[in-house]
Amino acid sequence: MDSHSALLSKPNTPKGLSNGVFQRWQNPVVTAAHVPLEWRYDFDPARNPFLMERLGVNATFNAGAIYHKGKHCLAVRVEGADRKSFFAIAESESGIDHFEFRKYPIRLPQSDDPETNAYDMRLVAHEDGWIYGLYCAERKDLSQPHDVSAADAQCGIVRTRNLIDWERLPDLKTKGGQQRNVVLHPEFIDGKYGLYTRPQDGFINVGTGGGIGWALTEDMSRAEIDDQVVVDPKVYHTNHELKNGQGPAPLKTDHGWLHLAHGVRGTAAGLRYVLYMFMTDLAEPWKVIHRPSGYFMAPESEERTGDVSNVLFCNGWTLDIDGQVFIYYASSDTRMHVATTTLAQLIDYNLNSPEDGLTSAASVEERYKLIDRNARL
Ligand code: M1P
Repeated sequence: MDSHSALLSKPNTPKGLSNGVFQRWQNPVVTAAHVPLEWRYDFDPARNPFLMERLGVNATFNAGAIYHKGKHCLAVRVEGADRKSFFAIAESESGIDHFEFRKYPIRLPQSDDPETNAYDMRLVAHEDGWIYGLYCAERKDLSQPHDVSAADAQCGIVRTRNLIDWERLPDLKTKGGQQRNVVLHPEFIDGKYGLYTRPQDGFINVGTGGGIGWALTEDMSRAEIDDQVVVDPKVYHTNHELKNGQGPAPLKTDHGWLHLAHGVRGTAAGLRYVLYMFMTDLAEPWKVIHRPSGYFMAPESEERTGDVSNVLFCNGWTLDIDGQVFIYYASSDTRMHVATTTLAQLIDYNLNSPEDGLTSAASVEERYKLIDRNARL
């Protein structure tokens, strides 16, 4: 218990030099070891004479985030040793350390067709007054009865006003195929709800799913979408050649909506997940107006290893009243970290970083421009 308390009260410090875009912090903000001991051990000496851990926790990652009542609240994906993920709120006043889980995890209301696994929630305070949680609801793919690992991913939807009482809404209805990384736009568009989607043919492979999509629905209590417009396509020989997905809900600025996304490419060592950014038009948030080249963040040092190595994934960020942005990212499907920056830095990054010229020669030309500009100083 002493060692658990020491972990929760450990102060965090900036990690190394900032690259001017963001500042990483030294300690992961939430790990499996942060999960309350009462969720894992039976403290009754009669029932548990060896003080065994009865219900192990494997990992804490891919947290949705919201700044709520003066606290940075994370809807953490807690994965038990049994491979079942569930959501639990961990909160902190500073946003960079001292995250503590609430007394109980979230008891997610179930639909008539209960999911086997629930993960990767995006928390969004919508202008309709609700806080929505959109997440991946995974079930056995019954169309492939002989393949035990065949799964089907759809978008589960819950909403709350207080992060305590949750109302379950029907899953998002689409025109077929699977969906993961569905994110609600925080404002109405012509009186409708806007959704960033990720159409995919299979559970892992997006196949003909062409990138991050966009669609409108009239009503979140029976959300249904038709055609999906591609906002940000997969592109050959980029960091999002194989697949991509919207991260948290975009942040509004005077210049446009700031988006953080993950991009995936295949390598001889398996899939590599990095984070990248783009900006969309204020009135038409399905139109990309700035697209900095390359990745925004990629796994480094200890972030590179874990249950699924070489992965950075982010589905939560918060904005405080001073314009400071807290990016909550997970490394290698294992633990949660924070990087801090400001709206001003992210706007500058999006407006002034060159776009990808898509060839080696174009990249060299950009380097020449930069070197020559510096030479003239
Ligand atoms: O293992 C890396 C990630 O793989 C999936 O990401 P995507 O939705 O892009 O396919 C998800 O299972 C995600 O949870 C996981 O972190």
